[in-house]
Amino acid sequence: MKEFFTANRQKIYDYLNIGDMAVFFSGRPPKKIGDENYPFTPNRNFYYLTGLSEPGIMLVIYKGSVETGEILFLNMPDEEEEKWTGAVLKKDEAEEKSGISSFAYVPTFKERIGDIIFRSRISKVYADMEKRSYNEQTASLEFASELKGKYPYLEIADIYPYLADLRSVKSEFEIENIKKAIDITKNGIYAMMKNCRSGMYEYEVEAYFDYELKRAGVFDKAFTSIVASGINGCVLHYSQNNTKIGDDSLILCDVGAAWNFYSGDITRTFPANGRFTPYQRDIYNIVLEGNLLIQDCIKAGIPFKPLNEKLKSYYAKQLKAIKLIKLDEEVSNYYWHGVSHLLGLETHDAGRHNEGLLKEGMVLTVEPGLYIAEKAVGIRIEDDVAVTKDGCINLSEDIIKTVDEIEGFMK
Ligand SMILES: [Mn+2]
Repeated sequence: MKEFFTANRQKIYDYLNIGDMAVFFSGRPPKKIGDENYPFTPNRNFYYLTGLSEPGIMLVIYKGSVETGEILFLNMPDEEEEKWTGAVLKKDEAEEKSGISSFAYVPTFKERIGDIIFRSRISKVYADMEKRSYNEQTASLEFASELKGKYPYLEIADIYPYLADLRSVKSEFEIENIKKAIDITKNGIYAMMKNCRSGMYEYEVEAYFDYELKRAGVFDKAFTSIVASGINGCVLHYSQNNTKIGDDSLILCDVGAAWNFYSGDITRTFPANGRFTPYQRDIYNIVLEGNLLIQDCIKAGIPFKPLNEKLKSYYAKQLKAIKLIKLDEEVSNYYWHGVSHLLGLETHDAGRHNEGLLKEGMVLTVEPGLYIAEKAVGIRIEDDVAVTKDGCINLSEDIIKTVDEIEGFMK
């Protein structure tokens, strides 16, 4: 495992020129209320370079004219503090997980940075400056502003786009983690299928998913579960999960476990009472065909964007045939999202796939849906696939999805 993280740091070394330094922060949990924080989850670029998920620590990589190196800044052990909050990450364990063997403590961070800048004649500092909105502030952004204040001559640069490109192509190790996440997700979905009955509340069904995850040692879901019955299935990011499930309702479950912070992202839609109505079955089969059609198109070297156009023109034909629409553009009344996104350390993973061609090793979702609100029918069928040279491997292939398989399983 640590070989993977060591190799990732090597790519940063290779990217740096002499006189460059790069600084990464694991981050801190946001405050919830009073003295309570939200659960901590590490900055994904920091994790990608270290394999560590400890809050408040930093990694510095530098390439000086005389000296090149990396330093991991760990939290200072404090016996009194540790009685309350548990042990902080120690050098041995950090080295074992990350392969890093040079350490310092967080309180010396600024002093050491100053030393390195001076002794190694650093003129450019990279930081991960991912920023999605004007007021968003991160440890990295704060550090960059402070550094610019102290060293006005330094060039500050954003390393996020480079990391996003690296992360968009997965190693075998990463694909194994995603497969593990999918496998646990599968068990959770089967538990929901097995135990759901009409008359239950959506959250009662969701509880079976959560139970399977905890049982498998998963504490971090990839994202907030969507367990949406009937018309709720037509709300793309419905997550209240608090409606009583009607008798002829479909239940759309968009769920994912995470394993070593790698996400699974699977959607299955099934009938609450175990039998699709004829209408539900017809719509379901259109979506299922769409799922297979898009998987058939995916391979290295093709552009990402036309995949969704392909699905829409397929839908146009199908929806005209069942007389749901008259004009092609009316498809958008029943389908209005994208068919795919990158998957990895984030569920909507970093990467600029929209701009370029698919590459071998990218992991994508394939998630066509149809949402017919007037009939309270919302259906999405989502698989996760790995792009290969001449096709793709469906990583969630063994999660059942045909009408017969689902009805047979739920009987
Ligand atoms: Mn998805």
